Amino acid sequence: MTGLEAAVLEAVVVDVDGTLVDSERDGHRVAFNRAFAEAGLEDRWDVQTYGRLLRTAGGERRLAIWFEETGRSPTEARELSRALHRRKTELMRELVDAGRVGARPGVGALLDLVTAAGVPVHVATTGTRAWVEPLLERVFGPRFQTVVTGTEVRRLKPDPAVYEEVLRRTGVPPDRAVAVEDSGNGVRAAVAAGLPCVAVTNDYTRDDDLGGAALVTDTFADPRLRSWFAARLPPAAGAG
Ligand code: XBP
Ligand code: MG
Repeated sequence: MTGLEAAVLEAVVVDVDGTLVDSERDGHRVAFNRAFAEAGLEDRWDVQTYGRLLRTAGGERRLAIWFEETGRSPTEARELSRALHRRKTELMRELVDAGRVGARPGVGALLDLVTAAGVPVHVATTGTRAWVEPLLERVFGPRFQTVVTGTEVRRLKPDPAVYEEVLRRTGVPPDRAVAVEDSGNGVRAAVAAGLPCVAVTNDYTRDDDLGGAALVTDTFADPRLRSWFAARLPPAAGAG
């Protein structure tokens, strides 16, 4: 057994987009496209194009790269991306309020296992607080202790800043926590902050480089995932 396996978990830190919720294809992508249309732009992101653009974390940066790629000047790209992202955030909030973004199948059962063991669950996301908070409340209720979003950190994943901020606020040493992520950027961010990381991939992230992950699966229903956690949760609950 490595030290990691022997350690009893004191915190689980979960990503939002692609991990807790299926939010990218039918959530963010739709909101971006509505923002383009409202602004009178002809830009549209189809499912495949959006998958390529997802390599860039952060909606505003993703827009800026797109506008540069499509021939706008750096100044125009910066101004357009700022304005469009502000509106996209409002549109995403509307999709959340309409119940259009739901939990990934099986994630609730994993959160229940962790919570029943008395281990707090925290959130580390690149997403913007204005839609993240209502989403978490609507889909999961008040079950997360510390929520750090892209609004509070200067550098986005794969930079470790958002994970480091969760560790700083909770005081939990990184080797007593585990991250749950879906993407290469997310795994790199968690590992760079010193957290072991399990990856539960989806259609957009299946082919990402997830070499840093302690366990990789494509579904929360995978019994190996439950066993992985049960082996590291505090003994009484882990045995149950
Ligand atoms: C999520 C992101 C975010 C969302 C869009 O990455 O990169 O940019 O795609 O949300 P992760 P915003 O799951 O690794 O945290 O438009 O609010 O940025
Ligand atoms: Mg993610």
